[in-house]
Amino acid sequence: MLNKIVTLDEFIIRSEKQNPNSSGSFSRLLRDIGIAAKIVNREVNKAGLVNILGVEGSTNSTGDDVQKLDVFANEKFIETLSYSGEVCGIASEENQDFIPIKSDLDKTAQYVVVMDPLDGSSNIDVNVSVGTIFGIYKRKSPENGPCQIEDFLQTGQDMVAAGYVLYGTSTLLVYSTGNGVNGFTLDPSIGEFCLSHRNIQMPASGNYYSVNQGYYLKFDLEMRRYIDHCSDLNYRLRYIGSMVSDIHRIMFQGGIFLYPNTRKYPKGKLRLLYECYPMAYLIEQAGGTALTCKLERIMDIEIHALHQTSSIVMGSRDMVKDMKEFVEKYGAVIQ
Ligand code: P6P
Repeated sequence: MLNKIVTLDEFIIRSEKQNPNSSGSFSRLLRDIGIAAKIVNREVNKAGLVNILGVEGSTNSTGDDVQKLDVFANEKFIETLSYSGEVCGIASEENQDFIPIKSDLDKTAQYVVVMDPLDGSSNIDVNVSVGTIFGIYKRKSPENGPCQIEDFLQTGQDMVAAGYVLYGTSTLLVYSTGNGVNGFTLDPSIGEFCLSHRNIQMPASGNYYSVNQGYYLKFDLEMRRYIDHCSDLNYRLRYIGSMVSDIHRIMFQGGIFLYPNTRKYPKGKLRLLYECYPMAYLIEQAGGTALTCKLERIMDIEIHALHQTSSIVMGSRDMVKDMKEFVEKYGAVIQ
């Protein structure tokens, strides 16, 4: 029998059938994310041809220059998710406050979406891969009213789905709803995301480590000692500066990704809600481990603000276990 192509839509419908209580809302929301990803992909792929490169002129919540494609991607995801009628609010890296979504469809939206619409966008102008990161929560506030901040300030444990889109040599949508991780590659000839990586399970170990070596002297002692250990073991350093790309490599080849706290970012740089939680969700679903540099499980970290940051170490479980030994050994040392 020919290998039948399984499109994202078909996969979502099949998954929905396995959940007898499903109303179809969640499926429609996932399909809308796929549509938004295709729209953003089209612009990312031709960014150099149309005047959509470069900085837009403002800065985001962590002081990064906002790129024109950041704005485009943010607008397209918000626009697409607003049409669906399934989303009552969105929290985005590009917006200081959450965005209430009022649907003109006569249905009560049950979900909120948190997202980094274009992560690693400083790489765009030099044609390095970038990504979208998203997470989905069920709302907690009353269904008949507007979304509230408590709909977003939920820990990673409460996330019902998470995923990323990697706009690279090919465009992949990788997501999980809590029953394993699956990857879909965009086939431009038919304009469909097609199942290409079923039930992704990352290697328990690897020989890649991913960290911004330029900050080495600004890391705490235990992180420096662990990075020295990676070097002693002749691990290969791979750091793209785009979290989606760095984590995607780990999902398939194994490895460890570290963004420790530094003097500039004493609580870490990466955003807990729409970078760390969704990536930790996927890493754990693929058999890996995701912790802060103080060894707390990322998914359990309490969140008190939309743009709260965290240190993070995640990847192959045996490598994170190795790292833990360095924190336990050197972490207590007064530096
Ligand atoms: P640095 C991109 O800006 C990002 O949020 C992540 O995608 C990436 O891992 C990290 O920041 C890169 O930060 O300080 O190494 O440039």
